[in-house]
Amino acid sequence: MKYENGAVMDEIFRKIREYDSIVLFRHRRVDGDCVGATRGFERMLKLTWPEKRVRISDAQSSSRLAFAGMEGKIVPEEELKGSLGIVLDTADRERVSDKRFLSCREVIKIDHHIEKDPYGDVNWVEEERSSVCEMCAVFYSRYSDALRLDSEGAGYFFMGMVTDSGRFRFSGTDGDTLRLAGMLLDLGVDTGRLYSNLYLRDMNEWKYRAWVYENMAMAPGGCVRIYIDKKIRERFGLDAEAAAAVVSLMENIRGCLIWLAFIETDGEDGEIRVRLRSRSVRCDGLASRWRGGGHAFASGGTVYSREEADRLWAEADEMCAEYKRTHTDWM
Ligand SMILES: [Mn+2]
Repeated sequence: MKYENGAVMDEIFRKIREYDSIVLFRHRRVDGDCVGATRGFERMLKLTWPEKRVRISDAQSSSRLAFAGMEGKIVPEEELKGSLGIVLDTADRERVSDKRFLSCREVIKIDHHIEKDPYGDVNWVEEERSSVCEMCAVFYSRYSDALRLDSEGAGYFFMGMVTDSGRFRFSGTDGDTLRLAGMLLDLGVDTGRLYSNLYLRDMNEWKYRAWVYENMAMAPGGCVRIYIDKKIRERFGLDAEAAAAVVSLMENIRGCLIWLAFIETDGEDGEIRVRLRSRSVRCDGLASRWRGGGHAFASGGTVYSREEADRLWAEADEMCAEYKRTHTDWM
């Protein structure tokens, strides 16, 4: 195991040991990685130091991740002041779900997104890691003599590794990823139960997927997009979160280097969520031009009209076409 940021990790470990009150934060629009990292960290710290107060400050709910325990609460402001805040899986301060995290006496950022806002007093960022849960597993492995982790805690970290890496398929999955996943499995993770929780879908969702395949469209350069308005979500009984999961359905279309899912949300301001995925062509720059950001090949943004959605699609399609003009290695 390589610990490229051993000194930063040592500093984080020292601070965690020092504080009696630790508050964990994550990003809005929760996913398996940020829930797994916060729940796993909470579990690990409570097992190791039962006398410490360890809490997650976040009041979001998620139907899909309810099985992982989403009963988040908001920690009162005055209690943040004496606490160590640890923000997991969140690249910039605007994306932290509880905006008051900077009220903590000290803040630690642990993340694997492209660094653009080092908001922590201590920042541990490794962009090559396939998930922040992988970093949590690295952290545990470095201090495994002192830290305690059981099958439940290991299961949370494993969940984030599985979901953020597309079951260990996406770029970023390397030897370390699998060694760390193996270490977690050795602690007794119930993978059968986890996969049932993650991948079983009601019948209406499968029907919705069939609709997506029927209605996705390819632009001349090869960029594929699906546009999901509120009517379609209502027809299949899906919230914006469940509807957005379909971006992964379009990942294996030959000649399609960027694929996009537009999902109308319930927001009053007409917010349309965009999920961008790509191979060979980086899409994070495109995402940041459209009020978002993320990883090189998986990012998100926001548009406010169909017209903007079409413009983003055209821009992405031009990037596909340009890549094809200048490379021969695409598939
Ligand atoms: Mn992540």
